[in-house]
Amino acid sequence: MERLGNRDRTEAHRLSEREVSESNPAAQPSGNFTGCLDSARHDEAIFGVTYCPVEKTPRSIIHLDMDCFYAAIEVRDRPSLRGKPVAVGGARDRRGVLTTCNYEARKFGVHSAMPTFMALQRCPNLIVLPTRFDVYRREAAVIRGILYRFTSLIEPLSLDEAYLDVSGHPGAPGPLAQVIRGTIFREAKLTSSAGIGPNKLIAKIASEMNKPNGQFEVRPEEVSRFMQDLPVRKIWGIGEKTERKLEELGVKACGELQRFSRPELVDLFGKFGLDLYDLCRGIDDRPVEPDRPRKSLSTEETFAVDLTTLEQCEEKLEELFQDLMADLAQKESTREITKIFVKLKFNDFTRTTAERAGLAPTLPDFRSLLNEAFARTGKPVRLIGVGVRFADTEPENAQMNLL
Ligand code: DCP
Ligand code: MG
Repeated sequence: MERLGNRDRTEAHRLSEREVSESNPAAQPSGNFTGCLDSARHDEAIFGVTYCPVEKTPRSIIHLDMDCFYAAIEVRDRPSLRGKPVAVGGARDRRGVLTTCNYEARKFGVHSAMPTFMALQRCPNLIVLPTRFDVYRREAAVIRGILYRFTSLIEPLSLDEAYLDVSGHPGAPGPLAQVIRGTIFREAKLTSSAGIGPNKLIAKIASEMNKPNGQFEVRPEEVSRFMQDLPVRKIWGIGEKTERKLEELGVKACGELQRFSRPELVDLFGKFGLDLYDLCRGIDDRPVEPDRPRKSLSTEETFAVDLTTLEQCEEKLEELFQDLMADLAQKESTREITKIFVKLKFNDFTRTTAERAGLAPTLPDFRSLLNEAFARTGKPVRLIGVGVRFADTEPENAQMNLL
């Protein structure tokens, strides 16, 4: 039986989901009266008074992402692996999946979430190591500690990724990112990459540009140029489906998307169209939110042998249920649960989720959802996931840090 680091992947999914569902930019912190817009200067000329309309202070955001995080830790701890293709994940004979791999392995077309057997076909010398989540968590905590020396405005996205709002820092953000990355490297012996920009959207896109062990800065005056040729897929909230829809309209780059008016985008994409209008221009007002509460918690398992009967599934469900309860007690003991769900993935990789509001997180209720999901296809089951979703508001004293 094999756990595949699902919890961390669930975190990652949670965050991307959340990014999509948070398409309405949160309210801005009140603007500062730091500069006068042209119109204000005009007013001043006419009325002889100094009047500055509220102007948003430009932020400085760093998006920091560790390079091939789990694999880098494994290689650091076993120097004989340096230079060799290394991956972390489940074994081939147990139908494992890779959580990640180092850059040597990526040259062979190996990547995270790839089944291990496929990765070994592409790269026969690949060294596949089992996951050590306790070690990765500890390392993430060390890195988080380093980040807090530079700013307290940190929004973790997953174990190895965070936004930092460094607007209040006296130094320029580019050199500051160098210093942060240098400190991480000196103290943790791990490399990282950073994107620096006036908002989260730009910083996140920029952090991929000089990966691994590099950084890329987009200054406020460079945003417009930067967005022009950027593929629309890089924008948060644009998945494969939206990308295809845009391609049908002849739109590949953000510059092309900028030709659409707000009403046109709303016609095409509903409310998200309004966000899109801003995002394709590099405008993103979402503040860095330290410690965002999670929306859901789940656990799942991929089986070495497909489960063909409901009884087999029920047996596994019980184990997963126990795991979920333990996790809940440890991480989110005070949150109000609004929904519970059971997810099944079948042997042909299709999936279904049975989900209901108002059900208690009890074994009989999970069992009834399992029954419902199983009855939908009757196909052999490859994976079962169980989870809960939380109410939006968070009691003040709740524990929500990932680490
Ligand atoms: N992870 C996982 N399952 C995935 C993707 C990632 O368990 N499908 C884990 C392993 C990664 C860690 O999360 O080491 C961080 O994810 P990233 O997407 O940042 O990937 P890496 O840090 O491994 O590589 P990169 O250098 O591209 O950031
Ligand atoms: Mg990373």
